[in-house]
Amino acid sequence: MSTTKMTPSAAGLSATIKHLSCLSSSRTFFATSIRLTRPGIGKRARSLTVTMSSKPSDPLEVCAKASLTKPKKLGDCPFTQRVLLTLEEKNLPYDLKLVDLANKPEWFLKVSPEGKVPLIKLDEKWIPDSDVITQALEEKFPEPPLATPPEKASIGSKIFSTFIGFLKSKDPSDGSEQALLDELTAFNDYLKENGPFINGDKVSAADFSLGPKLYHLEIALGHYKKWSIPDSLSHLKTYMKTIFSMDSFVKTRAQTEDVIEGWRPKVMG
Ligand SMILES: N[C@@H](CCC(=O)N[C@@H](CS)C(=O)NCC(=O)O)C(=O)O
Repeated sequence: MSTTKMTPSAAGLSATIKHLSCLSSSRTFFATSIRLTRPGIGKRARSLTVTMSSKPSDPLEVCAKASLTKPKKLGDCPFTQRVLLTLEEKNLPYDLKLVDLANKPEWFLKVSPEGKVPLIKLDEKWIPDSDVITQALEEKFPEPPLATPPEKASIGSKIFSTFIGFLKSKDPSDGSEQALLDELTAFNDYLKENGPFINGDKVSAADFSLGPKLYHLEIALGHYKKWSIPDSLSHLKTYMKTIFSMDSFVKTRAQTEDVIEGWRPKVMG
């Protein structure tokens, strides 16, 4: 990241500059923000501050879960999909390293002591955890901005744990279905007032975290419980349809059979 300050003539300057790019020997730099300042009445010059972020010339290395059902295919990790969605939406090139989590290779355990995916290599360091990775990507590659305002970042965040509770439940009267329905209903109501996305009109990081989890919910509960989200939660249904049909989502989603196989141990457990 570098900041360049330019002082153009006041007359020639207009706020229509949306995108600047220039080439250096090894990297392409993209203008990510433009700030116009007017130092005071009577002063002629305005200053233009251009903040730049570099786009990697080599693809970023990402460790992801390998498919359980098909060789050399991406597997069923919603946390990995969240990272891939972020890379796709920021138009960053990446190389997937598919890891068999049932039989973790030596090289993977060396770079991931916890043995978990996703993992990304940034500035020669392997970074684990989708929360940390997506934040690091936002800071390093701010364009297009995807951050969700902090006050909205945890909207819908209890859906995943209540989904798992219901999926694992063997007692129909333990309240786990109702707990999930309560969370889904609260989220549906939120979308009705504030949607179509968590941050209003624009899709953002929180949607890329929740979308893959809702995808798992739909497939796993459909398969193991013959359960589906009630039609009355129409805002939620539209939200899911919209996110699931984004190009970046279609490109990075797990296969249905992998989602089913991935959750089997939890259901049988
Ligand atoms: N909090 C982590 C969770 C990552 C996680 O649980 N990943 C699973 C796959 S979806 C994993 O690697 N599990 C290790 C294993 O199955 O051995 C994140 O957000 O990245």
